[in-house]
Amino acid sequence: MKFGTSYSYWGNVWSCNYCEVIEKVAKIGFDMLEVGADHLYHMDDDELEKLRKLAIEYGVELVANSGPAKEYDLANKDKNIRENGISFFEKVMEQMKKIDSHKLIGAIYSFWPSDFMETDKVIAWERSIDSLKILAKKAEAMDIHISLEVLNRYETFILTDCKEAKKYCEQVGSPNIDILLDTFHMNIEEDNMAEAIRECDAMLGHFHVGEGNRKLPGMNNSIDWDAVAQALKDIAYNKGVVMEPFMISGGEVGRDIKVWRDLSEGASQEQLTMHITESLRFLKKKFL
Ligand SMILES: [Mn+2]
Repeated sequence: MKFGTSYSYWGNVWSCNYCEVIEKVAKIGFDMLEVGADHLYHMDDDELEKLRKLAIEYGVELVANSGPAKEYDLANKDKNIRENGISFFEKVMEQMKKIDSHKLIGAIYSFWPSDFMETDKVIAWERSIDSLKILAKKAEAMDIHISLEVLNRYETFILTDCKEAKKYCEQVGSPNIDILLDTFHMNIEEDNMAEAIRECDAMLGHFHVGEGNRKLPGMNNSIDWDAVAQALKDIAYNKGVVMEPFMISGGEVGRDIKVWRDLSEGASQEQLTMHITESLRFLKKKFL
């Protein structure tokens, strides 16, 4: 297993000084960092090359995370928007190649967060799957794996549990498309988290971890981490386990993630680093 975190943990804006964060996460002991696909999209070749070198220097694998904007919605009824989305992700994958990243994750199949203006699921699935088939061909040619994130009813209507994610992936039918499960979303939607992991089996391509209120794993044990650990062992899971903690209110992150109070209890940057270090120790003890 590779342990990672999302880049945004120490702040409340969707931007990042990756040079600083890569060094920080490597020193804590992480071997994976999720970066913003949208950031990669806008970086020039010099910036990408700098990022690639830093990742090698610190031994950190980079994963591109996307919560696509509505203008890139691959399930949209407007063909131009779907084509815009395909172009966006094609460029993202080309940028990923430049930093030697082989993993694209998130709600690639539509946009995030959904505004639920159009919720005809049968038609949205058809359009989304057709778009994903096109992206999958590109991903296969570029040796990139796409893990589709199963969200919850408040954030999408496309993929909200493991069963429908499996069905969706089977319909796309590409070896480079699989599933991302996240304990925060699973806690809302799945009957049984451990069973969902076992049901995903080899189709589980990436795993997000966080408590039920998106605190760091181990902070309140609202998730049955022993059962989750056992399920991951049962399927011999050996890919990414990435924390996605959101504890700071305010800013774009607080608004988009709906963090309406300070879950960090006023933690300083040093205290935040201490908490995530403890959480990594906790996860490794449970999962390895
Ligand atoms: Mn997630």
